[in-house]
Amino acid sequence: MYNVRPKVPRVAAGAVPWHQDKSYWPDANSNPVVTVWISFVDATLENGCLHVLPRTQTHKVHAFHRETYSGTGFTEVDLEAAGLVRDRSVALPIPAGTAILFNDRLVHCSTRNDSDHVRWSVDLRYQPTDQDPMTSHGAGFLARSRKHPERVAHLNDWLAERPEHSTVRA
Ligand SMILES: O=C(O)CCC(=O)C(=O)O
Repeated sequence: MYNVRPKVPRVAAGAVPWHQDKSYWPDANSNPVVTVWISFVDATLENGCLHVLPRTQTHKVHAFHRETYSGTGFTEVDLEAAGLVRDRSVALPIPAGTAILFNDRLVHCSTRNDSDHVRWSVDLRYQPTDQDPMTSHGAGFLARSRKHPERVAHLNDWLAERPEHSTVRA
C-alpha cells in the first residue's frame, strides 16, 4: 500500500510523531513491511523532512498510543518510556527524487512544514505476497521483479533473516 503526502505549510497535523510503522498493523509481529519514502521536492529541516533514531530498526514493537492533539490519530511511541533518547535522532534532509528505505521497526517522525510550499512525498510499502494486503489502508499493487517475475517472496523468506520479526513484543 502507499500514501501520497502533500504536507501543507503551517498545519500542525502535518507533523508525524515518533512511531514505528508496525504500529499501524494489528498483527504487528508477522507482517514485515519495508517503506520506500520518496520526496518529490527537496525535503528540508524547514519543510518537515524525516528524522530517525538510528539502530532502532532491530527493535521489537515498542508500546504506543494514538495521539489526540493533531486530529489525525497518529500512532506515537513515548520515547522515554521506551528507553529511547531523542538527542540521538538524525534528520534526513534529501534532494527531490531521493529515496529513503527503512523497515517497519525504525522509530521515525517528521516535523511540521514551516516553509511556504507543500512538501510532496510518497511512501510506498512493500511486504511479502502471502501477508494481509491491509485493504483498510487503501488499494495496493503487486510488485514483481522484471528480471525474475517468477520469484515471489513469502513470509518465511523474510523471517529467516530477520530475528527482530519474531512474535515476541519488546
Ligand atoms: O512523510 C512524512 O512526513 C512521514 C512519513 C512516515 O512517517 C512514514 O511513511 O511512515
